[in-house]
Amino acid sequence: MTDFFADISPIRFAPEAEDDLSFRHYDPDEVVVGKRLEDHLRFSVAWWHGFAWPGGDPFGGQTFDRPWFPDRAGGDTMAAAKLKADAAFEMFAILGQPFFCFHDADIRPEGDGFAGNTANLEEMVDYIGAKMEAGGPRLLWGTANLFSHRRYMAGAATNPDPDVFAFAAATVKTCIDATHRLGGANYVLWGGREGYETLLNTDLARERQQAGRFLCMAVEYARKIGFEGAILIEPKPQEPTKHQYDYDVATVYGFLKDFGLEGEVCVNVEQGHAILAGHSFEHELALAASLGIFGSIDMNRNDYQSGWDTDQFPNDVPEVARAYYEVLRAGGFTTGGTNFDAKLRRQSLDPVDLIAAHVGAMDVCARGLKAAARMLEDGALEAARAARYAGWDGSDLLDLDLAAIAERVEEQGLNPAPVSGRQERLENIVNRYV
Ligand code: XUL
Ligand code: CO
Repeated sequence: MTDFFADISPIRFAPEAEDDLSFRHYDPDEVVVGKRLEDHLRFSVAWWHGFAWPGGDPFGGQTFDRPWFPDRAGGDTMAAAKLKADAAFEMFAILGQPFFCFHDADIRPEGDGFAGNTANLEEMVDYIGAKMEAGGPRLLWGTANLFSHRRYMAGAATNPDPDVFAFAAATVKTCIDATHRLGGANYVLWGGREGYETLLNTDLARERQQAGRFLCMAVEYARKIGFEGAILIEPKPQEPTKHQYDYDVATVYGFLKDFGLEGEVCVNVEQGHAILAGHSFEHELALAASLGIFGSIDMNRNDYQSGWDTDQFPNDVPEVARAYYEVLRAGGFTTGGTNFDAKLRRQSLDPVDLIAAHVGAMDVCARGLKAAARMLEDGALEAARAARYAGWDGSDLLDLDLAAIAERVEEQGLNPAPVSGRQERLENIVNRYV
């Protein structure tokens, strides 16, 4: 037991509570459109923001004071990693969320090269596995951090140096192994540095081929060892690089098609990344669902003024409701879930800030999902959508050619009258629920 979260009791659903450490909207057992809220939302805590991130920004370093950080932990990095894991599982017990996610570098100390990293990862997987067996949450997904270490400064799979490609591929193997051992429901690849800073030194075509082959290797290996979870790409247009190859859902779909992976790999869609790409979260979700590649979500929000990927906890119920509306229209999560890829602001120093941030985010998501479920059950929006396209019911138009269509237009004297798109009326309907 650490004393990091001392005095904080497990969070309960208590809608009338006066304090800020109770759920007001998230009752895991509440049944919404035929499923418990916990099973709809499938909340997950991200290890990196909660326990590894020091609170830095481009103008200043560490602000957080955590006993497992190097300045307090001393030289025993493995003991520090275990202390960090102890605190993480103590927070999980307080929140009671069903899942968590990690990168290898979040849970293990940096070792001496590949062998050292692997040994450290395996030791930490044993340590965490024991905690999971003792009743901790399950693993939503694991992933490899192929962007923080300086060896990856020019990319991992897309690096001009084949030795870096090899180091990254070997590392992904160990991370798939770790995810499989811990029973992960998904494996995620986010290409943080799979892009470029300047085209002047970049062979774009070659790098794209490298990325395609790398992904094929990951899929082949995962299936070979019997990993049955979904394999997900997380699109992002830029940051840290100027341009990233997995720009958005549409780009990833084209990439998957190109390498014959569209039946194998789906997407993990992140709110903040959608905004950076010039889309909305709901656009990316609707598109992924329509292409048959919807997998999971990273829930957070960006500051709309700064233009950065600020990874804040979600707090805008209408925005979240519109996103879950698309998730529900897609049939809900199967292997995926709601991973809070969100970090505290760097002045939020106290351990209780970390708990309160998750409690608030879980409540916002519960409100959003319940609103989305009512919107769907009520059916007004879907009825309006169906009515808008009703003219196509039974139409053979798409089977004809231009000449036949021209003949028909002439024969029937077609002269279509414009109809209202009713946008404001539909927006008013949404506002009845949020
Ligand atoms: C970065 C980001 C990552 C991925 C996992 O913007 O979203 O944390 O979710 O590598
Ligand atoms: Co993310």
